[in-house]
Amino acid sequence: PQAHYLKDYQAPVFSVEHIDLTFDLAPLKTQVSSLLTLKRLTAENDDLVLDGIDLTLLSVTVDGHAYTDFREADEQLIISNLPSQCRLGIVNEISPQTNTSLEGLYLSGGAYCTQCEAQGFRKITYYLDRPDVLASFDVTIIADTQFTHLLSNGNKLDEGKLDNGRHFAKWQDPFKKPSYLFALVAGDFDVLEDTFVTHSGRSIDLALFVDKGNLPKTPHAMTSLKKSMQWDEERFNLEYDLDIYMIVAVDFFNMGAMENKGLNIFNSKCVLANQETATDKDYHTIESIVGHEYFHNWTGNRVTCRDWFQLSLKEGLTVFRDQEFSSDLGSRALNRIDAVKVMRTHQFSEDAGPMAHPIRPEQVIEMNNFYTVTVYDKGAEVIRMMHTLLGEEKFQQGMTLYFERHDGQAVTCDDFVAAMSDASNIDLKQFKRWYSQAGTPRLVVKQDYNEELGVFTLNIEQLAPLNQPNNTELHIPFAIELLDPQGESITLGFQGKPVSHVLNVTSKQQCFSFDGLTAKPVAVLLEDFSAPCIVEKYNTETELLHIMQFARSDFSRWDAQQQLFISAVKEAISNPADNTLSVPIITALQNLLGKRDGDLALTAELLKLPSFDTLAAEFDVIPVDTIISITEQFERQIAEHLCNEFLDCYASLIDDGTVSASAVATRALKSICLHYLAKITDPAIANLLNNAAASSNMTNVLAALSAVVKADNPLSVELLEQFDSHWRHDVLVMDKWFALQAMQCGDDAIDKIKNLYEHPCFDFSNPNRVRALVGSFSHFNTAQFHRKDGLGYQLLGDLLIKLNAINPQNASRMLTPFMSWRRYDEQRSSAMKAQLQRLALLDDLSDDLFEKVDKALQ
Ligand code: BAL
Ligand code: ZN
Repeated sequence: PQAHYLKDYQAPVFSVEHIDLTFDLAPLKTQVSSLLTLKRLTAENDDLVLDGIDLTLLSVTVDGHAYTDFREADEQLIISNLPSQCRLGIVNEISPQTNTSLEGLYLSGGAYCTQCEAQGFRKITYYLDRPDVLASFDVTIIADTQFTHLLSNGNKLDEGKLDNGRHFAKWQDPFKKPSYLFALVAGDFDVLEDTFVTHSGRSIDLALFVDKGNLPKTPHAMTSLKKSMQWDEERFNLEYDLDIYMIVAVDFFNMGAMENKGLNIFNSKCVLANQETATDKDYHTIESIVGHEYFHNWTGNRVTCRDWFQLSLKEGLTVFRDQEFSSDLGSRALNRIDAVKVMRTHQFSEDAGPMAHPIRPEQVIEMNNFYTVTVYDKGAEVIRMMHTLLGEEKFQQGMTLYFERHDGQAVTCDDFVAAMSDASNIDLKQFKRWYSQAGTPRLVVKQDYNEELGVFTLNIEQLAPLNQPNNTELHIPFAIELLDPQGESITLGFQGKPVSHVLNVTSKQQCFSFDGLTAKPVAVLLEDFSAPCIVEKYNTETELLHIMQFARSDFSRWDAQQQLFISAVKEAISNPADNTLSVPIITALQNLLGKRDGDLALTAELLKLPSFDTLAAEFDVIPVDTIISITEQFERQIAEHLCNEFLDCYASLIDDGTVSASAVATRALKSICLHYLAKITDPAIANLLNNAAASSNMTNVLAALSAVVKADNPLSVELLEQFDSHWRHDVLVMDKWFALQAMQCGDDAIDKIKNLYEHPCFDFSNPNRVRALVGSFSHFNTAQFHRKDGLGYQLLGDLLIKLNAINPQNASRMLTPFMSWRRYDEQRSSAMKAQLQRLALLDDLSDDLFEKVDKALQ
């Protein structure tokens, strides 16, 4: 496998002005005819090198005449001596039915669909499959009439009957686009239709296509789409451009969804929901992904990427936009907490591991491996930092300038930053290093209070990440709050001048002083996680409790709570004789449970212990067994001490069964009560759990089941059986059951999971099923996945070997837990390494796995 480098970028030799595509659909032999209007961009007589994978070439013509001056090379078609302008015709065959990679054109549960990002179009026909070649597309689809809906991008121009039980549809997309945004769908669907009137008064047709019978599960996605369209007009002044917007839900999909122009294709789990089948979290995810794909219409489609190294140009920005959408519509604090959890666990660990890469990678073997938390989520944090530095108004001026300059173009991250800098007059030269430096910067913060002068000083030292020692200093917006002993926020100033609460950290070492103080303040550092950094600081338990109670930022209150528990776990590890939570911590939790006003969803978060991954991030060598046993002890201690409070709280909360924010928050708090209560054997509690499991609301059902499974409560066997017999007809709901089954305890856990491979709903070729069962196992069943006998690792290794042949992209995502093998004790790390070595020896190892296995073993 060959690496590709950002530094080697070269502009294309030809432009494709227009493409006429005709698909004659059949499962094993689909004929694809393309007619490209080409224009040479270079003076020399360079060959035209087209990309193509797994294609059977039938013919090549130039300006209507047979052409023979070409050769087929490895995944390429090289055509020589073309005139400077011509019409190049190519006819080839593909086999959608045998395409299990879910890239290119494939069959998903009886419907044809496509996935072309990043490089799937080359599995459809020979083409300049790169994002900087923008063409207008005319598409004709021919299929059996049983495929009632024939869809592609843009507007439908024509449709009609043909002979032999076939029919056709013609589509035209007036917006030039790169091949990765092409889409085709042919299937028999139910359709939910609606309209949206834009702020300029245009009426847009909206259509949501789902498998027959699923219409009752579509209203939430449609409402989410309309909210997204409205929000993008209000906050970003961006209006939809085509006259129709379509979303199709399919069951076999590698990602969450895809933003193809005017024809989004979604993983059905990111569309379908009703109160009986989907949790509140699912509702939230659907809203945010529908928003994300819609927002791509401007940030991704109208302005796209010059090359795939620039992926964060569209993804970081669009994640930022979807986060803001969710925050404007729902709880900003909860959304921030969720985003930061992803950063501190998955992203920091990627940044510290063998696949560490900057948000704009410089070297890639398989592009699919770079749809990462770094490019997406850290990318969004980088946009967020610019937003913090510029403020909303100037940020929006930057967006406006970006679209003025680049609408209809394929551009780079530099172009985006230039627009932001030019519109705001803020120098972002040093800031741009965030795009080229991998790793998580560390900030060591020391505090000093001069009682005599009433001056408080923060001394901030910026350290390069341990695995990136050559990194240079970044421009870090470091937000703070100072609290006085009564919990009031102190107005920041020094020597008579106000000081912004966002400190510009730009050097290796800097001091920031604040005067006019009458007592030592408590400093809230990196408020709202204003930069994706690790802050090394020391706070006493009293200070953390003070922050938890008084910080103006709800996020920072939660952050202090996490710190409290992290410190308690570390303390218990270093002093095993005393592994109990302190009285003040238990009292703080008790107060939270007693105070049932404010944001109950935040209260629920404040009652949760940090996840295993959060705790693991605190250690160079992860003490698996101690983290598990100490958190278990802490949870039991909380459950036992506060049992009555949990019972009271649970009883007092009225869930009106709606999807309103307050009902969602109520269920979140009730769920956490059940989580703790399930640890206590008591007939009244068993009754509560049984009742919740019998609820008609999936959030409540899952809260009960998850609580009993995690507590290894005897009720779990019966409740899981009931769930299976109730929901076997609905595979998406069964994914929740597979995920619960993945949490099995006991020595026979591995065998039980293997037995589930035989379950009628399980299917290795469906990424949702595989992730639900084995993904949940390897990510969340820490005790069993990290068993010392290595059987957990072997289970994942066996699966990866199987997936390597079926769906390399999914295999590569599932490999992630092995990437941090060096962070475990000797026995575990060598067992994980052995699995990686097993994979490395595969004859048919895919590029996707090769790249990660190779990096992991280096
Ligand atoms: N572009 C791939 C799916 C997404 O990020 O929206
Ligand atoms: Zn995206």
